[in-house]
Amino acid sequence: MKKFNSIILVTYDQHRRDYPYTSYSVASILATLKHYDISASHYSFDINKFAKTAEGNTPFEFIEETDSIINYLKKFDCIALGITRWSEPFAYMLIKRLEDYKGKIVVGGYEITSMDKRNDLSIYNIRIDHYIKGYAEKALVKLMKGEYEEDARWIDEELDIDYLFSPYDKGILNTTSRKIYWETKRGCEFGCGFCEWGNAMIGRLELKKEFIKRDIEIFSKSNIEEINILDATFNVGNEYICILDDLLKKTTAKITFQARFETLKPKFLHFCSMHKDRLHLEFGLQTIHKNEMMVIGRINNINKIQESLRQLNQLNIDYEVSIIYAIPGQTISSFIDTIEFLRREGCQNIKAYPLQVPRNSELERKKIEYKLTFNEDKFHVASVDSSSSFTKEERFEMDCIAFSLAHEERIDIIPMIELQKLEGSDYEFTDKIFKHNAASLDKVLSEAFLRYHTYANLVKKKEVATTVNIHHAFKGITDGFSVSPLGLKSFMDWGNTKQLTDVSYRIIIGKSGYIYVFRNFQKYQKHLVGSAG
Ligand code: B12
Ligand code: SF4
Repeated sequence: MKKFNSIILVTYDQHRRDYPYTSYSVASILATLKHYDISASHYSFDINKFAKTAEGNTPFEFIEETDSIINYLKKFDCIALGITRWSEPFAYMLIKRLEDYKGKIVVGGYEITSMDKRNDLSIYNIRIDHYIKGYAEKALVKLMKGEYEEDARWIDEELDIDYLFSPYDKGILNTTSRKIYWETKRGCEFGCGFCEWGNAMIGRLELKKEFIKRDIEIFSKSNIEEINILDATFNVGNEYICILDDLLKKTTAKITFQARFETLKPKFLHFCSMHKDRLHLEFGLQTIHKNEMMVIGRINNINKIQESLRQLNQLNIDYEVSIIYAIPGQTISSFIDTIEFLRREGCQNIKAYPLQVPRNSELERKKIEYKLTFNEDKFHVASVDSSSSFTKEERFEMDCIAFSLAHEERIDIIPMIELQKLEGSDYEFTDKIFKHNAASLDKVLSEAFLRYHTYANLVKKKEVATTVNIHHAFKGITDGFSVSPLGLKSFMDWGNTKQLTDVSYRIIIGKSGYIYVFRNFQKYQKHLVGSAG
């Protein structure tokens, strides 16, 4: 195939405050193209501007902005678009507008990595010349040098160290921002079913030591406040402690990275505790329940995790744990179990995300069996909305619980003995408890409800009146609780908020002392008795 002279990468990004404007993914590709002397440019659409409106429509701005750059894009020999879950509709719409374009149209990114080679987009009349699966640096260099056949539709290159360069060393990214992304290795050897990389089974490659050293020298001359390491798992391989040590000695930045419980070694934990003021570790637990682990293809050793959590707490290391909800097989109660497990083990920082199903994965193949339906957020990112084990309404309750994780208060004023024990490890408020403790509980409960409705308000504008209304209304409603037991009957009189009168709520208190508020759609049944351990 003939050589090309110029390429433009087109991406749809969420520009994050404090971070460089160019995403690390694009910067890495540009660094490699620069190394091989290939002229390249980048155009980034700000995806925030394309968020759906409250009515669910896509704003007109995206047509305007797309039209405004078409002629500019046509100046390049090759246009490469990044296809992600949130950019798919915009990118394909742009390609449709390139009908008379004479150059090559190339696509890459996570949605192409997970695409089935049998299903290209020509059936939708979308003209794409090359689909690049996986990491794109080597593929784009070879493509620009004319090393592929004209009809090489699918390009799938393995990780190759000779095509990976530092965007900092190559002058693509600078160190003038407050925070930066960085990497020390590529790929991932794990196979989580809910992740594109897990399904691609791409392997792992450590970056060249001399590049890492050079980058650290560059960082040492800057005032960066935070280095966010993108490695899928940082604490694997032989070099990670030395790299961290060097980074800590030569910069003053805080360092964040993804860690894996299973590969946590005592030596590393000790190292982290020595530098706890500057390190933040992010772990993925996802779920404590075996059946849910099987569904998402991530089996955890709960005993090992418990032991690791104990050590992390003892050593006062700053960490967070992410979990997944809306997993087929999950219920509100089994979701609470996973949160409770972490809380009882002393985890202070929990983040919960709804399950997304990668294209072409085992999970997707089972979507009929699991009775999955999907819902898109305002950025067109779809997640599981209902399944055989939970309804859409229950998914919404899980959203509220997930939202509340960052804002909750503990109740430690009621002895557990007074609460009504449910099967398993949770407790429910009874009317009697409320009456006896009304004064001390009022604040915590008010806040729980306020939070619940603030969230409901944000997402489902029609459902509840304004936060202010709720806040003022709450006082009266708490009075109502003493005659109308929480979670057992509907609330009596919501004044303006009429829609709520036919809903009842449950207030569950976990053994950890944290409360969970959710609407009562069906009898609260424990999915699994007890928690892990
Ligand atoms: C950093 C990150 C972010 C940052 C992005 C910052 C930025 N713009 O740089 C922030 C925090 C904003 C973010 C947000 C989200 N993210 Co994110 N994020 C990541 C993360 C952890 C690392 C990405 C990275 O830079 N890797 C290092 C680079 C070198 O590798 P790379 O990105 O894979 O890029 C290579 C190839 O993919 C390909 N490629 C990538 N882009 C392009 C573009 C072109 C033109 C071409 C040809 C090739 C190409 O070539 C690159 C170089 O080899 C990944 C997880 C992971 N481990 O990959 C998730 C990931 C990318 N995020 C994901 C998701 C779902 C989200 C959110 C939707 C989460 C949510 N529910 O809100 C939001 C949406 C953001 C938005 N609307 O823009 C998914 C994407 C799934 C998908 N199918 O699209 C990932 C893969 C995580 C996952 N497994 O689910 N994210
Ligand atoms: S979720 Fe993380 S550990 Fe699992 S396959 Fe994806 S990148 Fe690897």
